[in-house]
Amino acid sequence: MATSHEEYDVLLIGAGMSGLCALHHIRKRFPNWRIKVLEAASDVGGTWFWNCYPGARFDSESVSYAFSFDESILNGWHWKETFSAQPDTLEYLQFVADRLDLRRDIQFNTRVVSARWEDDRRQWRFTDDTGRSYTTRFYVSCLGFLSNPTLPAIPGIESFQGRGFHTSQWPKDLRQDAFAGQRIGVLGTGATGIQTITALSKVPNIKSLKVFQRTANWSAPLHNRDIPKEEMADIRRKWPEIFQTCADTPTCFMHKADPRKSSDVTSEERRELWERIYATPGMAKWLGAFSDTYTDRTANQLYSNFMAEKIRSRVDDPDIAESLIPKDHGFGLRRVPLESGYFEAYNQPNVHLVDLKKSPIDEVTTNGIRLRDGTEHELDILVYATGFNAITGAFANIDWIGKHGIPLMGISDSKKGPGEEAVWVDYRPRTYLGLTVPKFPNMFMVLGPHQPFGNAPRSIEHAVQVIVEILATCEAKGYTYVEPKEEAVDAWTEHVADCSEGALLNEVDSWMTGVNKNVTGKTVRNVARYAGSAIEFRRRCELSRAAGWDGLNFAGGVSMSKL
Ligand code: NA7
Repeated sequence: MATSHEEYDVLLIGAGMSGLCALHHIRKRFPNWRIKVLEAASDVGGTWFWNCYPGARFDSESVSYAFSFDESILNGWHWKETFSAQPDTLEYLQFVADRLDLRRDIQFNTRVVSARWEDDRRQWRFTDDTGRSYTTRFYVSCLGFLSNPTLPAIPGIESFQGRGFHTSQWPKDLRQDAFAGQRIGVLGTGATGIQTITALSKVPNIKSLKVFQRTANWSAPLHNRDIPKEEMADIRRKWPEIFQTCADTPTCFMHKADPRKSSDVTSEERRELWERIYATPGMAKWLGAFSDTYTDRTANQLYSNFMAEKIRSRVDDPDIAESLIPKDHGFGLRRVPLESGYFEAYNQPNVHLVDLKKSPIDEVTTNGIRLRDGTEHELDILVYATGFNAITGAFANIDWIGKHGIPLMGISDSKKGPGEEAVWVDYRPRTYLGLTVPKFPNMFMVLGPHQPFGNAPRSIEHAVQVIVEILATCEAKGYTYVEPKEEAVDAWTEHVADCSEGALLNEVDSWMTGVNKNVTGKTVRNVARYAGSAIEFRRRCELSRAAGWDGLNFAGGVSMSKL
């Protein structure tokens, strides 16, 4: 076992979009600092490295997802499709890493298992799974918010004799031609399941594709297409305009709600907007609806009825169509996956919907899945599109101990291990600006809980900019210690909860409301993401900066040369 030790000024964990962006900006601002990124994977990419399942692609416009800060990168890359496929996105991130010479400060194949704050030395100590330790003055978390996959809590998973795996751990050797003649099962119909199912349904010669659906999910057409060279040249002239459009919308996507309320217009006018946004590429059908669609039950019901009609018109078998139409939540109250032929897949004779509302799964067997009513579904391949221990869950695989030995994560009814004394009990976050955590000094988070997620790269770039400013304050004033004030944390956590008030989305279980029934401690909803607008989030960060970071306690006194 290795026992070596390394010392840094800043350590990052994660070389996905957050890690690449943070590494570049911190290195640029503090060229003399010792910096390192630790990454579990064998290459850069994060989400886009791991999620290489068939059909994985953006549903935000590729051009709006690009890093905005380097013209040579913007102009040196050709986005091939309006909504980029995973292999191209991964290639883009590799291209960024090469252009900015980032790899020299990234250590791959390194899985961190513990993190300890050492108050006497004002430093973090990280240990990886080989026993190697790393100390650092500052830590920037770039873990991602959908990076900790969860398998379903169903008995017998380990007994399956075919190939069974989570979508984010898709075997690299499993190519499309291996599917011929196979009986495939997909469990889960979230955004990932819908992309996977649609892609698999198009693979020739699959014997059968069975979709195990517990909760039907609303979904609407993506309308992807190629971006020809000439169009890309035109896009390159419009970068400032594109990023300004993103900056002006609440979620940093390129679509804004129609300011009218559903009740202010006639049924013809309603239909006209709905048809228009249904035909518009991307998230328009989620984000471009009438302004009251996700706060007013009647408005939401009307729009859901329209979407249900669309599903009925696309699925041949009326019973299957009814099973595919969500009955327990309205359109847009969970993250809306965008699809390219998902509903039509069920018109194929080799694609079968298994509605788990009619009979739930009893167990996974050696041969496949057995339902409560005794039906056996024999499978060769079983794909778990069962989602993630999201947001705060991204921190769950590292044992975090902050000031005074206080753990980050705790489960309230846990007999063993940390409980109520933890900072985040039952995955409920407490933060200041979503960037800092009480009792966890010198730690910053990119895409952490209580930050706006929306179009992720836009939030990443902003969070990195704010973190760099706080680090610059430390550098300029000789501070060796920064931690959020308890009252600022309380006020921020309350503000985040207030922002969620009135949103129908908060009345529905999903990863966005902190629920994952496969995870102990995640059965009750909590507010883990910033549901105010990204514009308001940026304004509040700026207010804090202008007030000298009034929510943070700084301290100096320990010279780095003495450490
Ligand atoms: P999601 O959206 O969390 O979806 C997970 C799916 O798996 C969902 O349909 C779940 O049904 C289903 N699931 C989970 N556990 C079970 C069990 N035990 N039995 C049956 N079905 C189960 O994850 P995704 O990966 O699709 O998407 C996550 C985000 O990644 C997505 O929003 C994008 O932004 C990228 P349920 O609805 O809980 O009944």
